[in-house]
Amino acid sequence: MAEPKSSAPPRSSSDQRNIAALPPRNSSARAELVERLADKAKLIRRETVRLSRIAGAGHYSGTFSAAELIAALYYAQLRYQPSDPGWPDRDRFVLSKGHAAIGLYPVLADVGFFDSALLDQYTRLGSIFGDHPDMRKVPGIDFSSGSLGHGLSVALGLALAARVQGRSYRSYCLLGDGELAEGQVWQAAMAAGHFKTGSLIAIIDRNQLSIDGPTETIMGVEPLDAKFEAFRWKVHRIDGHDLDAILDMFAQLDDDPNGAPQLIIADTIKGRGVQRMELDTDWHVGNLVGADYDDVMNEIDAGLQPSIGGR
Ligand SMILES: Cc1ncc(C[n+]2csc(CCOP(=O)(O)OP(=O)(O)O)c2C)c(N)n1
Ligand SMILES: [Mg+2]
Repeated sequence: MAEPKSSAPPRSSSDQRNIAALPPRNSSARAELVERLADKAKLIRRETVRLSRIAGAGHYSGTFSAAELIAALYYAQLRYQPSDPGWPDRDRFVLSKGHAAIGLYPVLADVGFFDSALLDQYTRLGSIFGDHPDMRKVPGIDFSSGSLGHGLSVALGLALAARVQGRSYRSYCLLGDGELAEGQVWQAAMAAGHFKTGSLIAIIDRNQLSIDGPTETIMGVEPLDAKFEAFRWKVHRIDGHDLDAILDMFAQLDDDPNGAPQLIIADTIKGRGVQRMELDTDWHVGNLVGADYDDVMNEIDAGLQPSIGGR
C-alpha cells in the first residue's frame, strides 16, 4: 500500500474547539463546566428513556455507559458548526457503536443541528431517526453505523483524508468493548499505527459487557492497553463517568497529526445512572412504561449516585 502524503497541519491549542480553553481543576469555571456537562448527561439519559417509549423499545444500558463521554465530546471538545453540518474542517465523530444513537440524536438537536421537536417522531414511519443512525438523513451524523466493527476503519479513512487534504480536523471514534470481537477493528488498529494517524482518537466504552454477557467470557479483550500499544497506539485509561477525568484527558491529547494514533479506554458501567440497569444484560434493549418510567426519570434527575455495580 502506498504511504499517503503527510501534509496535515498540526492543530494548535488555540484551534477552535467547543470551548476555548479548559479551566483548571478547582476553579469555579471548571465546576460550572462539569455541572453543565452532568446536566447534558442527564439530558442524554432522559431522552433515551423518552424516545424508547415512543419506539416501544430502546438501547438503554449501552447509551448510559457512554453518556458522560458523549456529553463531554459535544459540549467541550469537538469542533463543529450546526448551521453547516458538512463543514469540511469539522471534527469527525463516528459512533461505531451505532446502537447508542438514541442518546446522540438529542445532543445533535440540543446543539442546533435540527429542531428537537423532530425527535417526537423517533423511529415512526417517515422519521429521519432510526434505531441506528443514517448519515444521509440526519444532519451531524458522519457515518451510518449499527453493524458493529466498521467505525474505526471509517474514522481512520477520515483521518487519512485530512492528511491528503491538508486539513487539521480530528477524527474521533466511539467503540463498544464487545464490538472488539469484530476482526475489522484490528485491521484498522494495525493500519492506524502503521500510518501514524495522530489525529485519530478512538474511545472504547469499556463497560465489560456485550449484548448478553461479559466480554471476558464471550471474547476476552484484555490486556486492552498492551494490545493497542503493540499496534503502535498511545493508550490512556480513565474512568469514563468522571467528567473531570474526561476533560483532563481530552486536554492532554497530542496535536501531532503524524504521531501515534490515540486510544482512550474509558472504564464505564453498563446502565450507569439507573440502578436496576447497572451491569444487567437484560437492559441492553428494553421498554420502560408506567410507574417504572416515572421512577427511572426521577432517578436520572437526581444525578449519578454511588454505583451498585461494584466498580
Ligand atoms: C456486526 C454486528 N453483530 C451483532 C450486532 C448485534 N449487537 C448489537 S449491540 C451488540 C452488543 C455489542 O456490545 P458492545 O460493543 O460492548 O456494546 P455496548 O456494551 O457498549 O452496548 C450486539 C452484539 C450488531 N449490531 N452488529
Ligand atoms: Mg460493552
